[in-house]
Amino acid sequence: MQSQSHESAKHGLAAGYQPDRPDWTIDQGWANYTAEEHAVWKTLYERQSRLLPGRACDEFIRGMQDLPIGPDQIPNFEQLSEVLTKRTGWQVVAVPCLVPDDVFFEHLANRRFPSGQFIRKPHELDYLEEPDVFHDVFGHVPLLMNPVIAEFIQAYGKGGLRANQRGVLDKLARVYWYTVEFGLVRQPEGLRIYGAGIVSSSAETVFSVEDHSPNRIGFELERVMRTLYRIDDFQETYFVLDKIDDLLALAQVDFDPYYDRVTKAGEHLPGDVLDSDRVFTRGTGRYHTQKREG
Ligand code: HBI
Ligand code: FE
Repeated sequence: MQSQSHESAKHGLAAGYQPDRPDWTIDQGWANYTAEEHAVWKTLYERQSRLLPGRACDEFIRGMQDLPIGPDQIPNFEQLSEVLTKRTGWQVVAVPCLVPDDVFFEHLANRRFPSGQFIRKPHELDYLEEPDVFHDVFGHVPLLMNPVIAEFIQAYGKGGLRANQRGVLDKLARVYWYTVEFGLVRQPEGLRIYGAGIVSSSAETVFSVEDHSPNRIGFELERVMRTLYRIDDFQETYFVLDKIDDLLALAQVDFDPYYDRVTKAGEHLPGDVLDSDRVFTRGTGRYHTQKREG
């Protein structure tokens, strides 16, 4: 797939898998990766490294530079955690698959990032049902080196636990989706990517910032909380932050009053453009129209 589809993979999770540990973590077993698995990493790493300069935001590039992540090997989570802990207090822990929402949030709330242990197969470089080590480590970990994103993702974990209890997780998950997974940010040279679902996908890296098809709209919290998203294809709309530091205020928002308002106000479709939107790019919608017409 071009974009990461976390939701659809929940079916896999329900298939009777029993975790050994209550927090669903496993050992990474780094020594057991095969040469073929390291080679898949290298293919993906090199493809993205060519595409990301001039497309990914400065914070991502900087985070990557300071981490023990390179082309030749799948990164070792202990070595990543050592560097990450010193910078922002985060760790990377291995999980076998998508984990239940409350388990996921409990990890984030404690600054542990659950990363898929496995890597996709050579014949599925562009399609993924569950987040693997390339999406999780290459996509997410560099930004966890940034103190603001580190704070925001922890806050999402804490907020997720509460939202889950209130039965409003779908609204909060849209915020994560349109920021941490598929967010764009303004930089002096132009719009740049910070979303992990984009930076770990070669096709969406180009599509999200260059294609004429998608809308690019200024991030507005209530607007985003009302907006459905696509899990199985490129996004029809990307939401744009003015700066990464705007996530700091978002980490401090009390979401409770938003949930009632958003629930009453109703939903927007992924491709909708509203009069109230701050539009950077009004998309042609061509990509998704063509797909629908076959
Ligand atoms: N589990 N391993 C893993 N990774 C995720 O990104 C993830 C998950 N479980 C639930 C989940 N994401 C999302 O559905 C929540 O953010 C809502
Ligand atoms: Fe992700």
